[in-house]
Amino acid sequence: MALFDCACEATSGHARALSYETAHGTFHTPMFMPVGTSATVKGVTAGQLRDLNSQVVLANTYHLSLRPGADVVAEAGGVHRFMNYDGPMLTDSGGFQVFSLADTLKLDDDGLTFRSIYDGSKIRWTPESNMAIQEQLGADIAMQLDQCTPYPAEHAFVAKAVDLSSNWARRCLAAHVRPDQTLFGIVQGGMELDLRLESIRRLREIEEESLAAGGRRFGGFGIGGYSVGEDHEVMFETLGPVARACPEDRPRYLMGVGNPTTLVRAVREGVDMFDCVLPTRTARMGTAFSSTGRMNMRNAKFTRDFGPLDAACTCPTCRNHSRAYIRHLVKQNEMLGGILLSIHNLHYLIDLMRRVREAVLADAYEEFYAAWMASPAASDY
Ligand code: PRF
Ligand code: ZN
Repeated sequence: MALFDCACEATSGHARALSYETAHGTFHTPMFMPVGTSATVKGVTAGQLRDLNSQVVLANTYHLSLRPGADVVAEAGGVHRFMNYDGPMLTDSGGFQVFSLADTLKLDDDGLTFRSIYDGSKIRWTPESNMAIQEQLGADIAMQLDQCTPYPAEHAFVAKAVDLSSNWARRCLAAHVRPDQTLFGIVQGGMELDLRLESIRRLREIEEESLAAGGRRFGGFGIGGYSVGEDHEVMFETLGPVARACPEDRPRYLMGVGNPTTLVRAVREGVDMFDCVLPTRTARMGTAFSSTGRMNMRNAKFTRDFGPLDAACTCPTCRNHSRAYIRHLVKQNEMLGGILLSIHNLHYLIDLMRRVREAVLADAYEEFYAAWMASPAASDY
């Protein structure tokens, strides 16, 4: 298999099981990607990520380009060497972080001007400079620079963001040259189906023009602009048609979504990849995913509960520690509490996607889906 080859191993309804080749190994979908914003999945070592069977790990261009700087990461040998993770990696462009975190000063056709969250310094990004930064970081997958719109938003405003994101997609694809890295386009369009379909049409057109000119194609399609404050059901009104309007022969990546039940439902609509800070962020706040729904480990009912965190889980946390111990750590703000819960929550989503994949391979996804929706695990949704 050649680099960035994508093979569909099985389908079950709209759900798919893909394999995808990168310079750091093959990954298999459906897949959840742990988020390592600043080249660290908070509290979890690269060795622990490997032991969790994590596949792609995500890092952020926004954070790494500001601290320690893309040049430092490049000098270390790229983001894999820098954090000592030898599996596949993906960098998000920062298009989302600039709009959600930063003080965005100026958005124009040519790029973005914003202030650093670290020292207030003024930064200018164009699609070309953003591609150069992501090439320096050296992940296996880079994401185009895009404009993620908030919710709610006016149709005309979202249409402008689609137009801008499309133009940036063309420029990113033209500027992206690193041979061991692929670039994903990103679909925008808010909750408006017509704009979503227009966004996909533009990405396909850009790709055809690029190929006709001897250029490259997109390695996959990010679906951005969801999970920005809308109700789940609002997303699911358009997600299926949007996912299935993306090319069938490459991965579809729903960006920034990590609720277990949302993943199970989105796979059924034809989505292949997910990332989210949810498992690790909620872990640091003392929350555990479990086969019986979400658990707040601060709860006094766990004080003398010497059983495992989740009796149905095989992760190192559940094999070695009791609910009472974890509650104690969390209550005392001991850092190990957040670490143990992060490991458990990551295992939970990675293992959920492993089971989802097995169901797709057995062409039994409807049965899996029905069992999931009827289970107590779906209750915290
Ligand atoms: N664009 C990019 N990254 C993202 C998003 C997006 O729309 C989202 C939206 N949920 C998360 N991360 N570039
Ligand atoms: Zn566990």
